[in-house]
Amino acid sequence: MTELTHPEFRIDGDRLIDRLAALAEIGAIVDTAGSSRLAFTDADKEGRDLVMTWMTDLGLDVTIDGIGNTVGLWRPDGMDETAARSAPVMTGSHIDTVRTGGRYDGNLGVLAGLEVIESLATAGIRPDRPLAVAFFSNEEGARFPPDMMGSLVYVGGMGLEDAQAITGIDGAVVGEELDRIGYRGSAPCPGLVPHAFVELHIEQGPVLEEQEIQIGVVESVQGISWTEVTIDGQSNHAGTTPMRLRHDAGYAAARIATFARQLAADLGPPQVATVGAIDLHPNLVNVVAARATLTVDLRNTDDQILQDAEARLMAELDAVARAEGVEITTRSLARFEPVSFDPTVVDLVEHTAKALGSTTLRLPSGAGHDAQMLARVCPTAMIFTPSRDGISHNPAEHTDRQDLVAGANVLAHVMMALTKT
Ligand code: HGY
Ligand code: MN
Ligand code: MN
Repeated sequence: MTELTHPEFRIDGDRLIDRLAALAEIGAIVDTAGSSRLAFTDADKEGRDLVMTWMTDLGLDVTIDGIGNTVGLWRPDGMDETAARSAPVMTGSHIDTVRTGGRYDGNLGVLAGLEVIESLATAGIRPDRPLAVAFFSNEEGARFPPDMMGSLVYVGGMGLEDAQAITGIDGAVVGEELDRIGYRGSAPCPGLVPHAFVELHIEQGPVLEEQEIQIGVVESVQGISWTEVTIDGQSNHAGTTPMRLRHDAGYAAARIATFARQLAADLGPPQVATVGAIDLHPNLVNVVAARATLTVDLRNTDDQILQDAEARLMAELDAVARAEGVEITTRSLARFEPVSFDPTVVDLVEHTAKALGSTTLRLPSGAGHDAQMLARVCPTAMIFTPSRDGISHNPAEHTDRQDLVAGANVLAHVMMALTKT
C-alpha cells in the first residue's frame, strides 16, 4: 500500500465547489447547471480571465503560449535553487466547453489543480518540485477541429502556425480569434516538459456509477477518428421530380447516418459511431437537398478495428455516391491512435486512491483528453470521478460533491508523490 507523505492533508472542498459554480456562471445555459463556452469565444475569454485571476492571486507564475495554453507555475518560497529549476509535476485540463456543456467536463481538472496548490501553500507543505496547473486551449475541438488542439500544439504534435490557421465551423480563424480575445501569448510552443502529468476528469460515461466505484484509474484513451463528409447532389422540386431522377444529398446523408449506427452494431463494443452534425442546403421543405455536410465520429480502443471501421465507412460512401448519383468528398478533422498511460503512474493513482479509502476500478477512457497528448512527452495518467447516469456534453452533467472532493484529494496526493520520483 502506498505510504502517503502527508496522510492528513486534504484540499478545501468548499472552495473547489464554489469555484466550479463561479466558473459555471460564465456562459451559463439558462435554467440548467451547464455552460456554453466554445473555444476562443467571448465566453471562453471570460472564463480564462477568471481562472487567470485565481492563478495570479495565488502568486503563480502564469505564462500563455501562442495557442492560448495557460500555465500557472508554483515555486514555493524557500525552495532551493536546484529544486526550483527542476521540471514541475503538472496537472490541468480545459475550460472550453461544447455548446451544451456541463460544469465539470474539463473545469474540474483545472480547478482541482488550482485547489491542490492553494491548499498545499496554506498548509505550509513545500513539495520537492515545483507544481504547475494548466488549462489547454480548445480541448473540445467542437468549433475548431481537431480536439485537444492546444495540448497537441503544447507537446509539439501540431505546428503552432498550422493550428492558428485553422478555420472553424462558423468561418472564424483560430489566430484571429486568439488576437480578438487577447490570448495569443508569447510563451514558446512546444511548452515546458513536465516531470510528470496527471489529469482529474469526470468519466462522462456510466461505468463507475453502475459499479458503484468512486475513483476511476484510467489506463488508456481510445482511438478517435473524425471525418467531415460533403455530399453534392442536385437541388430540385420536391413535387415535380420523379424519385428515379433525384440526386438527393439529404437522403444520402441519412443513409450514411444509418450506416454509422449499423457499423457500430456490426463491430460490437467498444466500437462507437456518431453523426453529430448534419447541415443541408438549401434546407427547405420543398427542395430536394443540393448539398449535405455531416461529421462522422468513430472510436475504438483497438486501432486495427478502428481502421477497419474507417475502411467500411469509405466503402459505404462510394456505394451511396454511385447509388444516388451524388459526389462525395471527405476531410479528416482528427485522427488519434489509442494511448496507454504510464503503468507506474497508473499504479500510483490506484494505490493512492485506495490509501485514501476510495473504491477503484481500472478502465479506458471513452473520451479524448489533454492527458493523451502530455503522455507523448512525460509519464502521465488520469483520475476519473463518476458521472450521474453517465451523462456528459449535456448541461445536466453531474457528479456528487463527495466524489469531486475525493478526486481532488487523490490528485493532491498523487502529485505530491510524483514530486518524490
Ligand atoms: O471528443 C472528446 O472526446 C472530447 O470531449 N474532446
Ligand atoms: Mn473534457
Ligand atoms: Mn468534452
